[in-house]
Amino acid sequence: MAGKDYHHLFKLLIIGDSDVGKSSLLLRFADSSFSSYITTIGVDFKIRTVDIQGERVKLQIWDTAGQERFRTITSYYRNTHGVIIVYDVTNPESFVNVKRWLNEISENCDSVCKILGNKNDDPTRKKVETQDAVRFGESVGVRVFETSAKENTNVEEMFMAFTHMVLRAKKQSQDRAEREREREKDTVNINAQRDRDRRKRGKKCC
Ligand SMILES: Nc1nc2c(ncn2[C@@H]2O[C@H](COP(=O)(O)OP(=O)(O)O)[C@@H](O)[C@H]2O)c(=O)[nH]1
Ligand SMILES: [Mg+2]
Repeated sequence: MAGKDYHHLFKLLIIGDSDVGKSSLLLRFADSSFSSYITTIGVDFKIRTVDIQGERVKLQIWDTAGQERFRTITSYYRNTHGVIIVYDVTNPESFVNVKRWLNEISENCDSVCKILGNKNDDPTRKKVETQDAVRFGESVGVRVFETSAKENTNVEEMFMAFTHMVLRAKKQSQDRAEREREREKDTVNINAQRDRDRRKRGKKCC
């Protein structure tokens, strides 16, 4: 960790339809605050560093500043480690659109991703049932969480669980790369040994 105050730095991105509560989730997690009158104009990203099993993980969490209306956010996907797709549990259309966001992610990056139903704080207004969301999540292989940025329910837990997933994915890909290097080294060793054997045999017969 020499020279820096973290072990891992991850870029995360929060996307989804307008008004589902993306900026509110970010403010809740990064600043522990909530306001009914936030404007997204000018929001870039916020930083929060968390501890995961003794390792310091610095999260740079990006928010879209209204461009999601026009779906012109492809540049945001560059170098992301994780994407959180948010829908509003009181707005079925925002849930239907999760599929489109998933397609866009798969076209632009190969990050870890998760689906998040926000505004889960008023049962009388809830229109997207938990079981339907979970079933959809299972069908596309993505975990679903429900939160309320307003009531501060499940927000911390969701970000922490997601950071765990992203960290696990990083370690798995490092392990794969390490195994690959070992395999290459073994291949080189085997080839060198075969060359030596051939030379030896060559010498004997001449
Ligand atoms: N009831 C409720 N309202 C929320 C919640 N999160 C955000 N809102 C409200 O929904 C509106 C849109 O939130 P905002 O964070 O700007 O959404 P964004 O466009 O996705 O960034 C604002 O009026 C927020 O106060 C929530 O968890 N519960
Ligand atoms: Mg916003």
